[in-house]
Amino acid sequence: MDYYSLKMRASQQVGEGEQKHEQHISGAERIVCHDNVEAICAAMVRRALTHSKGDPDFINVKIEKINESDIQILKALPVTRIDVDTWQQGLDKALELITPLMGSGCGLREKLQELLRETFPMRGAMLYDVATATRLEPDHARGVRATYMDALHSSVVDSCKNHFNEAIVLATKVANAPGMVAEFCISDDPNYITGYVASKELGYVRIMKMKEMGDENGGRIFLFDSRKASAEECIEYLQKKKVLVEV
Ligand code: WAQ
Ligand code: MG
Repeated sequence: MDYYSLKMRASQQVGEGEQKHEQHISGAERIVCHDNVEAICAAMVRRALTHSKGDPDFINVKIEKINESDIQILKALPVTRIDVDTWQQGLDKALELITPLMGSGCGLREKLQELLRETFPMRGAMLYDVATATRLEPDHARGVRATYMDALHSSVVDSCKNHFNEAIVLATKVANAPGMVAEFCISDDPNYITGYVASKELGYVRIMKMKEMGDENGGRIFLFDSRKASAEECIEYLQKKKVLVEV
């Protein structure tokens, strides 16, 4: 069967004079079969045109054919959930699960919180090496983006974002990247407060409250171990490998 990768990104010019720049509004990506290309494209464009962040004045849609033999099929990480009363408890839980994976040592909790704050302005994820305690993204301002992934057999043509469905696909691909230890994620959408931590060992652990409602700060940290793989092969996998996730 023929598959196609579809990618959409939409942006808007904001500011005046020196301050003028492109602001990201919406983005989406899918891997779909030939017969679904048209409908999914239309849905993506609709998503861009109806986004709450505003009216885009630039929409880019990219369609690429991909070989079925280049696609890796992965089983979705098993999902569990942790209910908490407050977002502070949720954040605590997440830190509790993830710091042991960063190795031993004191101050890891504070370190992780500091890293999280550094991700707030980024468009991609931070790639943090737990072996050397350094950041490995080629571009610190942008971060690393996981791409070329979708749910297997998903012909869903929805024009609004389903946070969980997209996140389980991304987290499954990321957990399978060479040298990956774990992922930590909080959405940057102000009204989406559920976040997660994930790894092959932990599975996908949803934490129902991880930030205050209305807070537009969020980010992702990919914890990586350079003793297990090279940063290049990990980044290559995240950015280039085509993955379909069986959910
Ligand atoms: N690759 C790497 N980093 C990314 C990517 C990507 N493809 N997409 C987003 N990010 C980074 C970016 O810095 C964002 O600011 C941040 O992650 C959050 O992205 O089980 O919606 O798309 O219900 O806002 C979790 C679902 C939803 C939890 C997470 O993230 C659940 C979400 P968002
Ligand atoms: Mg977002």
